[in-house]
Amino acid sequence: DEIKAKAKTAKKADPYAASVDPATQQMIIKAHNDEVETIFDRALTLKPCNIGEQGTCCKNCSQGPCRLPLPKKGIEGKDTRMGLCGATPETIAARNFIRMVAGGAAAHSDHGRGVAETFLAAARKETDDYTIKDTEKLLEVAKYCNVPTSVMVEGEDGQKVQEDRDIYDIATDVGELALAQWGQQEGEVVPVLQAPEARIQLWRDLDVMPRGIDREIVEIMHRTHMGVDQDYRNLIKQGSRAAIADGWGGSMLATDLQDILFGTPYPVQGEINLGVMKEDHVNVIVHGHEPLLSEMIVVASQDPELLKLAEEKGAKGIVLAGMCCTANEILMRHGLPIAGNYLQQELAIVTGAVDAMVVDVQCIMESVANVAMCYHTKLITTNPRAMIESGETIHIEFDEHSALEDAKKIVRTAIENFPNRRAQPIIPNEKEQMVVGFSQEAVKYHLGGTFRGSYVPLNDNIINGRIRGIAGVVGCNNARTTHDEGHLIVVKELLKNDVIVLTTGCNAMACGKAGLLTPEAAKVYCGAGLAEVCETVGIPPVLHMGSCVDNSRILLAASEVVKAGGLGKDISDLPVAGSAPEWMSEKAISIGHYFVVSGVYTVFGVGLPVTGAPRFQKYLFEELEDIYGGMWDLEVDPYEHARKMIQHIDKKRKALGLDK
Ligand code: CUV
Repeated sequence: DEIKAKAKTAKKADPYAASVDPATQQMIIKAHNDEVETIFDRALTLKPCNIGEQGTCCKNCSQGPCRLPLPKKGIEGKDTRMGLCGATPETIAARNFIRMVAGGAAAHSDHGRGVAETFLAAARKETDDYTIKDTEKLLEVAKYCNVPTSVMVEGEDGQKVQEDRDIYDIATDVGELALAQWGQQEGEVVPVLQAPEARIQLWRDLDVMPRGIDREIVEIMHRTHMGVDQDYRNLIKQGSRAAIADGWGGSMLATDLQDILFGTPYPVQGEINLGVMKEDHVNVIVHGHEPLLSEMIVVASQDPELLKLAEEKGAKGIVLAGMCCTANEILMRHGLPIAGNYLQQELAIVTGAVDAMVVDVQCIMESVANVAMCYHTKLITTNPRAMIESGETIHIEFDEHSALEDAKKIVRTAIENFPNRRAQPIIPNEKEQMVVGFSQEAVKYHLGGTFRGSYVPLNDNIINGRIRGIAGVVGCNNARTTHDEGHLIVVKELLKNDVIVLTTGCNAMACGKAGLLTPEAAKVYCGAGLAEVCETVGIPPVLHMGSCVDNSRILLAASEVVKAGGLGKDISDLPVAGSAPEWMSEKAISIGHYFVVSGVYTVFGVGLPVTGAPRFQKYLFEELEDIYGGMWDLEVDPYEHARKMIQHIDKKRKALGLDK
């Protein structure tokens, strides 16, 4: 009641300024009618701090916070701003920046660690609920992990013969090696060695090869402690190590091991938007990130006993739909529907049709607990790392050793809640069809041609100019900018200019809702060259590669394009660019930074907390190019954002001698 009372008097967001998605607009209006406050309303009254926004607020010790905004008149002469300890704006902004890298890398990598632990339990047959599903991928991963897949044994005639090792023995070795990457103290994180040779050499020369995943994250926390590293270049160097350890380490291992446990994605059809929910069904939303949980919920939701229980409670069946990156995981592998992206999480509950929202880790707003209380929805946390104090949240812990049992308990809770709906739900009609599931293996298959099994025809199409270049457009939604608008403008501008788009995360979902993830979109949105390629192969012009940890798939695709030949020696030679038009999470900064140090020009929208430290900003936006061949940029206007990416792609084409 107190929450509703507050909502009554609070400022209300204009639904049409808040989002370009009709389902979202409709539910914002319903929330207002129901007197339920959402993030869109709060964004009107709670404005960001101007100094933090510039990156120049230091609260790393208790003598501050020291706040160093840019002077109104700009800087005349030498910049003499400093914190109590003498820290310059550059030091402060760089420390803050790499702490975001640490946060993001930790989130991705801790997810990866959990996968590695479950993987090892499956390999050692300590759990019945998870098995080794994709043996082909296992053998590939074994190869880069240097785990032997066969052994020499003595044959009957006394001759030595080669014999295949047992799949579970191989998996155990792979799992042990994988898990060891987190605690490794010296040497090089193994999956990094899949980068192009020139890139590996560059990283060795620059001394940024990550030694161990956890070590690099911890070292960021040490260096950014009061009075340690006070040179923005040296700080960024450690940020680079940790970001590489994320993209080419923790995230990559998460993706690879998940593929082995649950299957490597190949193209499947799916549906997206709030309209995937059904009024007469039990609706369960899985929200968060880790497929360890959602995969088991998938199994539980198909359990005959539970389906019978649903029927007994008066429901026609169970709809399981995803939200945020968990949604991408179950969509890519099972074709299960997606209810929406990050900014739609409260609104799913506002429909009044969600019987349970099950969450694990990352991108879960605490406010879903308050919104859930305004309806009948049960909010269920499942991970010991992520509990919610607000509202009436219940915790059903999910343990990999009793995974299916736990998942059934969660689904049963949802079913039992079905009769408790308070009012007639209102579910928007909007839902779109899409074709998704483009792992780098699937991209290779479709764009590379079956026989050669490499990226050669894709490279040929880039060389002949039908495809001008490749863009990775990824990342979140952000309540400081119109929901999905930046995503869609940037992607459409790229397509129009024959740039093929690889997508993950909430960008992928924005594209899905707008119909861009269909083969038919090629004709409507692409330039003639790109349309021709897509129509010939029968693929959408925007290829959905998965969740945020699956950005590692984009890295590997780039690496394989280099190795296929004809387009230079390194990722930084390729006509490619990266973008996160509506980013908000620390993970996005880690992703952005590993794209940059992998040699990719990467543009962010909304804002970057670097503008209060001009020398540091120049270092990120300009000087990094000389070091890594990739650099950061910030562009709030989505048209200009896309134009800058295309300009960079053209610069690379020219350098390769493709366009005279
Ligand atoms: Ni992991 S990190 S809002 S769900 S993409 Fe979506 Fe993607 Fe950002 Fe979160």
